Amino acid sequence: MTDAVNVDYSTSIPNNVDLGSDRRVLKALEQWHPGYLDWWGRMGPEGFQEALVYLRTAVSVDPKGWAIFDYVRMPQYRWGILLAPQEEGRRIPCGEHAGEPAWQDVPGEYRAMLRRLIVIQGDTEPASVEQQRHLGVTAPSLYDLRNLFQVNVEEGRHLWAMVYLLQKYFGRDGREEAEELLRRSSGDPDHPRMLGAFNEATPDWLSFFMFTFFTDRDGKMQLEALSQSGFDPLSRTCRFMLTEEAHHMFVGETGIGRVIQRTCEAMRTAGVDDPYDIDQVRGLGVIDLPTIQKKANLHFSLSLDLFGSEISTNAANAFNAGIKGRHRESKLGDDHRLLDATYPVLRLGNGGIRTVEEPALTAINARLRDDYVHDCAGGIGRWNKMIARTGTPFEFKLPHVAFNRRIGEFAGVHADPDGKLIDEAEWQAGMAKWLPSPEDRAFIESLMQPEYAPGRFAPWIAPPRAGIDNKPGEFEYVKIAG
Ligand code: BYC
Repeated sequence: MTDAVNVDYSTSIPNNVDLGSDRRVLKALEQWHPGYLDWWGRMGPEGFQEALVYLRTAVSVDPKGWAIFDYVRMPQYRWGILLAPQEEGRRIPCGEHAGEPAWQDVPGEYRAMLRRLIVIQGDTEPASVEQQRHLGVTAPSLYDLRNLFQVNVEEGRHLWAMVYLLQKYFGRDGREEAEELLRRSSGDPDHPRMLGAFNEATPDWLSFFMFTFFTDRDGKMQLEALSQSGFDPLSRTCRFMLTEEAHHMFVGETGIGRVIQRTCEAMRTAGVDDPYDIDQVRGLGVIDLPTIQKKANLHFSLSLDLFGSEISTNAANAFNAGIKGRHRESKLGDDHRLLDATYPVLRLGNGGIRTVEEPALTAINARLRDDYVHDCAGGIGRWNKMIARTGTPFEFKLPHVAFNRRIGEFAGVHADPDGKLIDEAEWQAGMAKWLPSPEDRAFIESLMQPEYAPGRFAPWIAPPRAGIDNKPGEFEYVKIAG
């Protein structure tokens, strides 16, 4: 029996949605399960499938105690279907149906739109596992190795979450979409993942931390917006996914923070004052701060593309239909319909970039992107404080939103990190200063030597301030031999 808070483990698929009495969906999920395990075996963490990993598993959706920690072999992880509890009397928060009772079933007129959003969300989850599958062999510590695998199994669970919605609410085409989610793969020339950033490589651990800081943060914003959906099962699914997502943000922010900390400490100990003396800093076996800035420029700009075009009728239609809201929609103080409202959007014009008041409805993507930029800036500020405490004269900066874009308003132009429009020649000349060069990549790669001794860390990254689940420094987070 399920009580919506505690999770039922009596069926093959742990859940709090009473799958035990929903034979049709249980059967569809059981049929999908072997394909998923096959995908995990082929495309999941390479070389560690037999290792015992100290993982958290969701056993409840009670915010006060939802997970337990234990050693698990990843293929035996209990991927389950967990939805946040239904809110009594919940109403559609935005658009033309605002105030009407939230839908418990798919509204016929929005079926295609809803399915598309769920498929796009679902597609990103396995993609990130694929992108990160080679990282285990170069992990800087068992602590970091465990965090990587925690993120991976939870992205796997987020795929389950979307597949449940497809199979429960979209019948035969939902089942077909669920199969397709296992068929596409990151970077595959014939069957790529749907969104650009999910076909890029994650070749090293700095890229992984940047990905979890910048790209998982897009995930957080998109899940926030989908958790405002008037389609209640989607809202409840995304609300619980956000609980897990917080750890992914933590891995990114503290990961980059620990790299920066180690660099600043090494510079101080060696008496190196100039953070731009790259050869000298690299000679200390740590990653120089300007290269970290270049990596941030790359991952920030790739992640901005995930918000779609600034001006989008797709986004307007989804908002108006009440199936995707704004960030914290229910806390915003306007009419939630936006029929006459405007929103300031950065646009090209008169040979430069200027702010234009656009109809707020079509500017939904721009607004969510602005909220994202604000959220990113918070993390950047925390790193800068840390650098200032070490006395190193360096500050990280988010590049302008027009920098290095492939989607939206700025896709057709070149801009420098300050947002100045430049021509092709200036772009080619400046690129090596602004984005990681092949030499930068090769240097980072040269540092990626595994450190698997409990309590030890590769020399380019500082240890964390505290262990996972309050474990002491020497704790063996991954028993590699299994
Ligand atoms: N790449 O009106 P437009 C996460 C397409 S991350 C390729 O501008 P719209 C995670 C678009 O599909 C969050 N194509 O955009 C993180 C459309 O094509 P069609 C994932 C793109 O629809 C880390 C056309 O361009 N979730 O969870 O307003 C680890 C015009 O589109 C791209 C979501 O994204 C692109 N970047 O907004 C693990 C939420 N951008 O249909 C997980 C669900 C646009 O005309 N998705 N196009 O052929 C959405 O809300 C929206 O679909 C998007 C795009 C925000 C993605």
